Amino acid sequence: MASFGYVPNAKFSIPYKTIEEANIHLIEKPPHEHDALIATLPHEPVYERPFSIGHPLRLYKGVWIAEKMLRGTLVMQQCFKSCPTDIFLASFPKSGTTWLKAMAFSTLTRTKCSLDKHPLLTHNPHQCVPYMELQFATGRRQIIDVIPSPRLMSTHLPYFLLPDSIKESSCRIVYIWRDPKDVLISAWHFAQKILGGPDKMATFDQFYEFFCQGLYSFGPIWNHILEYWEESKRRPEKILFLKYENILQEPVKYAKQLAHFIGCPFSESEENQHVVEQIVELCSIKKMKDFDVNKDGDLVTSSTNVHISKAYFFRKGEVGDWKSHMTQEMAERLDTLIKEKFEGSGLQI
Ligand code: PAP
Repeated sequence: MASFGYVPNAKFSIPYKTIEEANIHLIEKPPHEHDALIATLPHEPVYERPFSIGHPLRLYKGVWIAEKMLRGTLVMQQCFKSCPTDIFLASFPKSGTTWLKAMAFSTLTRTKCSLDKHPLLTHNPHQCVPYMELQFATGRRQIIDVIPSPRLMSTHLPYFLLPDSIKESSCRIVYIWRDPKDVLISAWHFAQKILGGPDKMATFDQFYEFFCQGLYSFGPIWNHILEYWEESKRRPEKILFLKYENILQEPVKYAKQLAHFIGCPFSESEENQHVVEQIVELCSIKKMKDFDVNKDGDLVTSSTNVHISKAYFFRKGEVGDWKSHMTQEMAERLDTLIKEKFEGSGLQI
């Protein structure tokens, strides 16, 4: 049996997909109670383009959100009740969500799953950790209630749009952010895969311009990052603020920090047995890309008939891929924009 801090008698860890399958009867009709309000909001007229993956983007309180996710958000704000043991993984899309899900899930479940039978070998990280706006948008609010504690969940919502119960309870939030230039490039590739190629969507130059205007799901990106940053400074015990590039450089250091923050630090004996390194290895893009489960099959087929393949979440996983796509002028313009927005905050790209 491969080691992994594995304790044979511990209760087996459960990916969200398994909980969902066991509780299909709890799924309700998708909510439509806020449709009248949503219909009054400004919307992006070129919504068939990539920014919202087939759903119109609506401008809600200064944030661009795909209509479907906004439906989920509004219901979630009304009825989600957070517990002190909850752990939320928060991010702007394409900033390292999949990786953080894998790391947090395997860290939390390390004593319950052996390395050779780990759920990440048979489940995509998005099937292990539920994306909250989507669950609420698709009538799964009651399933969220039956996830055993500690519940590990994810969100792309900006901090101010989180349900009050998350902000007020002592639950924890781990936020990951990334150089916006690489986020833009990752988003561009993701959109191309989903929409079926460059001829079916905005040109790269147009995509860049929209991104710089804040026009992308959950944008503008700078507000998203800044708000979690400010809140993490105010309440470091509540929000762990991580940077994708730093984790890539020193994965073991940040894996330990993550484990400590989510309440399950590695013991000396685990460290001696290299459990941290094993988790880092299991969650590396090189490994994850190679798992059969992540090679084919859709994660979601949306109501707009958009297929999101599990493989789309693993591309290069590198720092600085923007260099092969953006001109120097484009990069400098986006950097300047972000620097201006971050000015005085102490945050640097
Ligand atoms: P999401 O918001 O749609 O869930 P998210 O996981 O945040 O996407 O971002 C995907 C990016 O994370 C991709 O970056 P790239 O396009 O620049 O390559 C993807 O390759 C990268 N990624 C996915 N898994 C890992 C991993 N295990 N390690 C490092 N990077 C990863």
